[in-house]
Formats: sequence, structure tokens, C-alpha cells
Amino acid sequence: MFTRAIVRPPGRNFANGLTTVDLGTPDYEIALRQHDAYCEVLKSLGLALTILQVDERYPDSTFVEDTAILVERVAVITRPGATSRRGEINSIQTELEKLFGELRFIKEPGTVDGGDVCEAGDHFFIGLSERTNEAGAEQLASILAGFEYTSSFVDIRHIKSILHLKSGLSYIGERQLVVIDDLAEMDQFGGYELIRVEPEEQYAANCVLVNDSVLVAAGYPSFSSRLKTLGHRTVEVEMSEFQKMDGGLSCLSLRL
Ligand code: CIR
Repeated sequence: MFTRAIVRPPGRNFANGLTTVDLGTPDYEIALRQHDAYCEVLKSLGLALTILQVDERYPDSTFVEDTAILVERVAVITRPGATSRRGEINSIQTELEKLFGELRFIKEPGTVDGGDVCEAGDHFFIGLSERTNEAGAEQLASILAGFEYTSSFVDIRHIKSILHLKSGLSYIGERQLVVIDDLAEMDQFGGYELIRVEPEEQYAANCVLVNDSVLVAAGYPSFSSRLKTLGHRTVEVEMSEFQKMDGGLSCLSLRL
């Protein structure tokens, strides 16, 4: 069960962040409203929120997930792959020092973005991407192994339609993985029940299991009803402005 989440609202210069998609400029006021609604959903699912101060030095800093990997006994502070995002870790570290007995760090030359790290029970899928390199993935796997978690690497560098592994993969419990077609045939996912997302609903593949519910992006009816059919309780969240900046549901919070 998650009891807490760390979030950070977008700043006024949110639109100056990095993006690879061509969906237009995000509207700051709408983004703020969507972020508020996201926070309300987390609260309604029983999570206490730590709301970090807006930090306009880092326009992408609302995507807090990329800065840390959290498991029960340890928090791993990442070294984000994009140099413009490296400084985001400082305020996250300060916060996590209050909540975790032990912190570990991804060190140079390693890079890891939290968006590439998919926890599936006691196993982790770690994406090798434009942001997470082999050195970073190996460091993370070795830290996690010290806490009895296993890991496997998933190379997504050839899949141009996703920025991070979790843009195309989510674990929703009970050995069920939500996957996009490009990932579905990979050996690493053998032994899991795969829920394939239709290509036109690919953005919906980034969904988040929070306690008894799965957060899904609003506007993907086929995927949403599929999850319901499988017995999941779903909560839809409007994400349009974050999608314009390559962000998904998972990246807006660190859950613990
Ligand atoms: C970036 O390119 O870093 C941000 N604009 C989006 C990060 C999204 N993070 C995530 O999916 N975990």
C-alpha cells in the first residue's frame, strides 16, 4: 500500500522544458488545474501529499518521478540523462532524507531517469534509453540486488515512439503488464499476462496502480474499458498538457 506521494506543480515556464512530441504548447493554467486534479485523485486514494515548491530553474521539474527510485528500505537518487534536469535531484534529496533511513546515488558516468524503471513486485524492468545508459542501469540493478530485488534490462533505444520504458509499459499487479506492441514480443515479459494497448491509444500505456485503483489517462476509452473488464477499478485523469511535454501519469509523482 502506498501512503504518501511527492509532487511538484508545474512552473510558469513549464512549456520551456524538453519535448519530442509535436502536440503544441501546453497551457499553463490548464496544466495547473490538471495537476491539482491529479493530486486530488492521489488524496482520494489515501495518500498524504508532500507538495514541493515550484522550481522555475528547472521547467521539467514537475516530472518528479525521474529523480528517484523508491523501494521500501532505500531511496535511490538518480542522475537524470538530460543535463538540463540534473539539478532537480537536490531538492528531492533533501525531501527523501527526511523519509528514508538510507539513500543511494547513481554516479557518473551512469545516468538513469525514473521513467525508465518499472517495478513489478520484487522484480524491476530497467529501460536502456536516450536517458538511461548501461552504466546507470547496472548501478541501479546492483543497488536493488542488495535489497533482494531482481532486475532485467529492456533496450528501447530503437523504439522511437517512447521516451522512457514506462511510456510503453506499466505493471498493474497480479503479474499483469500493460504493453505497447513494440515491447510485447520481448523475452523479458514471458511469464506475465500482457495487456496490449492499441496503437492509437499508445499514450494510455503509462498507467499507475495506486492501492486498489489504476490511474489511466482520460480519453482512451477502449483501454479503460478493457481494464474494467479485467476487474480493475480505474480513475481517469486529464493529462493533455503534460502529454505535450512528453509526460505521463507516472512521472507526476513519487509514490511510497
Ligand atoms: C523530459 O523530457 O524529461 C520531460 N519533458 C518529460 C519527462 C517525463 N517523465 C517520465 O515519463 N517519467
